[in-house]
Order: sequence, then C-alpha cells, then structure tokens
Amino acid sequence: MPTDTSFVLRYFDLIGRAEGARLLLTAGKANWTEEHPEWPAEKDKQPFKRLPVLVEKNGDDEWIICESPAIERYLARKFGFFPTDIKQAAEQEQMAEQQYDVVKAFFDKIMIPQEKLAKIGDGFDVLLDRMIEQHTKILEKNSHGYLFGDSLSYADISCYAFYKLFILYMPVYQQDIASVFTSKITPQISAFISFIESNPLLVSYVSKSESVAAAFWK
Ligand SMILES: N[C@@H](CCC(=O)N[C@@H](CS)C(=O)NCC(=O)O)C(=O)O
Repeated sequence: MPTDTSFVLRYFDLIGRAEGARLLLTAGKANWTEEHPEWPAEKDKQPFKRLPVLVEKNGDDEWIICESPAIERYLARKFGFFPTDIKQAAEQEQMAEQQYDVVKAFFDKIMIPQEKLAKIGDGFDVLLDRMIEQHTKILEKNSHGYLFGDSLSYADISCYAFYKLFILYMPVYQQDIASVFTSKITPQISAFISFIESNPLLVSYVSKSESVAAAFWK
C-alpha cells in the first residue's frame, strides 16, 4: 500500500453497515480516518444520499465509492483478502450475500406486518438457522480456524461483522436478538469469533471496540 494513499470512511457512529469496511481498512493497515456526517444536513452531499461512503485520496486525486458490499469487496481486493481464483471468490460472495439476506429478513420481520410476510417466502428465523448451519459446516471442513484457506479473507471479515452486527448492535431494534443469536450459535462459530478477534491484524481494533466474544460470556 503506497503511503500517500489514504481513506475516509463516512458513516454514523455505530456498527451498522460500516463494520466490514472498518475491519478491512484495519486489517489492510490502511491510513484511514472516519467521518460522522451531520444528518440529514449533509445527506445531499453524499453521492447516493446514504452512508457508508468511502473516499480514497491519492495526492490531489479523490475517488468515491458507495454501497457497503461494493466498498467491502473493493477493499478486500485492494488489500489481498479476496481470492484471485474466481470460483473461490464466488463462494465467498455467495456467503456474504446470504448474510445480507438475513439482515434484510430481520428488518422485514420487525417492520412488515406478519400476514404479508408469509407471502414473501422464507423469513428471518428460517434463513438464520440455515446460515448458522452453513457457517458451521464450512468451519468444520477447514482445520485452520478460518472459513476458507489458511489466512484471513473477505469471508472471515464479512462473517465476523455479521455476528457483531446482530450481537452488539441489533438489540437497539429488538432487545432479545443477541440472546437469540447466542443460543443458536454453535461451538464452531463461537470459536471462529474468538479466533478472528485474536487475529494479529485485528486485535488492537477489537480491543478499542466492543468484543463479540466477551458478549457471549456476559
Ligand atoms: N445498500 C446501501 C444501503 C445504505 C443505507 O441504507 N444506509 C443507511 C444507514 S445504514 C442510511 O444512510 N440512512 C440514512 C438515510 O437514508 O437518510 C448499502 O449497503 O450501503
């Protein structure tokens, strides 16, 4: 990473949709800062009028990208956390997409009337159980502690950010959601969370923010 490249991540001062980007910037040892725009005063200044927004600065050049999955995948590629093999990359993306679906289903569940939800298809509880089963199976197959391969990847970061979101942030929307998660999480997933939090690239960031593993033992 050239030292004259720096990043500004604009988001609200909460976990939300920015955690994957924060973790990737940290793991990539990027020179980065975070801005918390005044809202809605600064809404119209954002390209898509929403956050997160990533600004990459290089000398006088400024490049801006929006949409959290695009931001995460850009950073993962830039810092070498994204597989170069396109099939392995697709497997990591499919996992991340399943996670986004669980997040969407959670908001559907708390916001859409129950009778309309039934018509949409599998809901939050079904998708969450399926996701947990999927994460557990993938972890069981790999003896290195990571989801794929023997080093930290985009999948690890997006999966860890997914559990962090639900355990440490979603209780603002549904008080008991963290305990729903901790009751469902398998030993493989809980070991994975601790393993990622102790990764040398992330450990100092984790010590400055709240630990998901510590939330299990509260
Ligand atoms: N698909 C977008 C969704 C962005 C989004 O919904 N951002 C919310 C915060 S999580 C926002 O900016 N809300 C304020 C607003 O819409 O005024 C992404 O993943 O980045």
